[in-house]
Formats: sequence, C-alpha cells, structure tokens
Amino acid sequence: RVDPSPNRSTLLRTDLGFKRIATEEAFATKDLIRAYRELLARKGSNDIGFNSLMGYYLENPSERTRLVSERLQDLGPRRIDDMNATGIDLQILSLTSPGVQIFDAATGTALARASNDELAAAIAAHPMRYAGLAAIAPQNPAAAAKELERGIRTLGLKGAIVNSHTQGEYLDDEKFWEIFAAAEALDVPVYIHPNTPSNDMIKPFMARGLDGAVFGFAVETGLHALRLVVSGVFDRFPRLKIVLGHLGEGLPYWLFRIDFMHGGSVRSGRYASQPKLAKKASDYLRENFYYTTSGMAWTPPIRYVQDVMGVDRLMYAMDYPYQFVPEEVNVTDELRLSYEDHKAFYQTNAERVFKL
Ligand code: 1DF
Ligand code: MN
Repeated sequence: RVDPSPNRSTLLRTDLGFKRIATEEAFATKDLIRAYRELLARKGSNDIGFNSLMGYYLENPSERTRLVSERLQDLGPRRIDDMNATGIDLQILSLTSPGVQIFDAATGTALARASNDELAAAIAAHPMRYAGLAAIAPQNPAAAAKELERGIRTLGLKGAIVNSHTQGEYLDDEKFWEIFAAAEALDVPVYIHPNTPSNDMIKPFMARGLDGAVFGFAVETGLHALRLVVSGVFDRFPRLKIVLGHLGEGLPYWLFRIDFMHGGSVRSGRYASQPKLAKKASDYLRENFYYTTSGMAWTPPIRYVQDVMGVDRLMYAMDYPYQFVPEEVNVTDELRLSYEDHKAFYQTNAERVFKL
C-alpha cells in the first residue's frame, strides 16, 4: 500500500501482522474551539458539564490541557507522528465531545456541516491513515439525518457520532428517531460517545470532581444506552448498530440483573414508559451493539467483554489525545488471543462494522 506520511521510519512498535485501527480518536476544528471559547467567555451555556469540561481544557494553564488542546486541533504531521510512535495504522476520527450538541440548533447544524467538510479534507490528505464519523446536531433531527446522509454518501464518512445527551435530552425520545432511520437505511453505526452528565443529574458528581471521564461519563452514557434498549428502538430498527466506548460504559457487567429486573417490571406493567420488547434487554446489547476499549487498557475487563459479548464485537480504541499513553498499547498487543481473534480485535471487526 502507498503511505503518504513521511514518518514511517519512526514506527517503533512490533509489527503484529495486521493493522491497529483506533476507533474513538478525537479532533477539533478551529471554528469549534473558537465557538467554545466564545460561549465560555460570555457564560452563554447553562450546561454545567460543558462549562466544567471545556472550561478545564481551554482555560486551565497546565501541561496536560495545553498538550490535549494542541493535539486535538492537529490533523497533520504531529498526529501522524504520534500514530507512528504508537503503531496506530488508522484512526477513526470524530469531533470531540460534546461536539456541536451544546449550541442552538442553527449553530450546531452549521458547525456540524463545516467540521464534516474539514474532516473529509483531512481524510483526503491522509487516506491510508484516517477515516471519520460524521458530527450531527440532534437539536434539529431532520437536519441531523440529512447531514448523516451527506456525510456518508458525499463525504465518504463511516457512521455518526453523538455525544450522549443533547441539552438534557436522550435519543430514546421518538422525536430523534429519524436519525436512527437514516443510520439503519445507510447501514452505518452510531457511536454514542460520552458526555458529562446532564444538568438534572450532575450535581453530586460535581461535588467531588467526578463529572468527567473519571466516572460521570460512563454513568451518563451507560444510562443513555440502556434507555435506548428499554425504549424499544431496536424492535423498530432491528438492523440499527450502536457503538459504545470504554468497554460498554459498565453495561456488560450488569446483563444478568438488567434482564431479571427489567423483565419483571415489564411483565408486571410497572411503568407506562416501558414497552414489552421482542427480546431480552441483554439480547439487544449483544446483537445491536459493538464495543471499544477506549481508555480501558486493562486485560481483565477486556477479556470479560470478549467473553460475554463475543470476540467479534470488541474493537480497539485509544481515545487520542485524551489518553495518549504509548505504553498502553503494550497491554492490547499482549492480550493472549489467537492470531485470528487478535486481528479481529485490532483490525477486521472495525473494517466490518465501519465498512472501511
Ligand atoms: C476526556 C475523555 C475527554 C474522553 C473527552 O472528550 C473524551 C477526558 C472531551 O479525559 O476529559 O472523549 N473519553 O472518551 O474518555
Ligand atoms: Mn473519547
């Protein structure tokens, strides 16, 4: 294959005989960063989590935040160097959380379009190293569905990314389902990426600084995924594919109890909001969901998720640049898997799910 990047010689890591594809890798456009800064400066967002998260990354003067925000905005040689240094062949790029979801509908829709165009240009410049997911603004569901279609059909992107709640609203609300109809019709996955908990539940997280990736992200995003499951959205769109990072945001550990308790509450008609489903809750989590390892470079839960979800459902992700720790790649290089299962984990599952 022809590799346009100039720094192939800096690749130090062992060649495993297949590609390492990283599936949850963040970038930010200059326009998005400018819009975030402007919103923070005029205290224009009432989203407590956004103000905490982007207040930190854009205003805190530490080494960590400076490096993250520089790397986020680089789709050129610095990122390619970092990929080479960690043995990453291909990044599947997505606009950083919370993406465009904190803006009014018109601003969010326009920023999504512009950032998808920039993403497509970066992929065109490095076609062997980058693929991407389309940013969408669920604030306007019809425009989001259209932008997803444009992202796939015109720009060659491989799915959509949604950063959990949109101003406190969740995608199990039927007003958003035209987005799922579009994803199913296009046969592309929707990556439900973490966001900080919505305003209605963030306060006790904030009180001890647990609103971000340390734990709040997983609670928020696991809740979102489970709301989708119990809403019946997968009976309406049986071929809909959802991707979750962070080894499934805790849900794989809960399958047994979710089935017992959800099954019981549905059978007894406890909640008008909980329809009868065609299958057990855990069946949807096994059949409609895929998982990635983003930020979870730890062998026991990786093997657990492969065991309960199947080796064909778990993909590698680094979560660059938020978790750019080169040594962590050793953990997933040294998983004791057969050659075929290891290749599925790093390469072929991602090629199949994202149709690379
Ligand atoms: C962090 C982590 C930030 C992840 C992210 O986007 C993110 C973090 C703002 O550590 O603050 O995507 N992550 O997926 O774990
Ligand atoms: Mn991430």
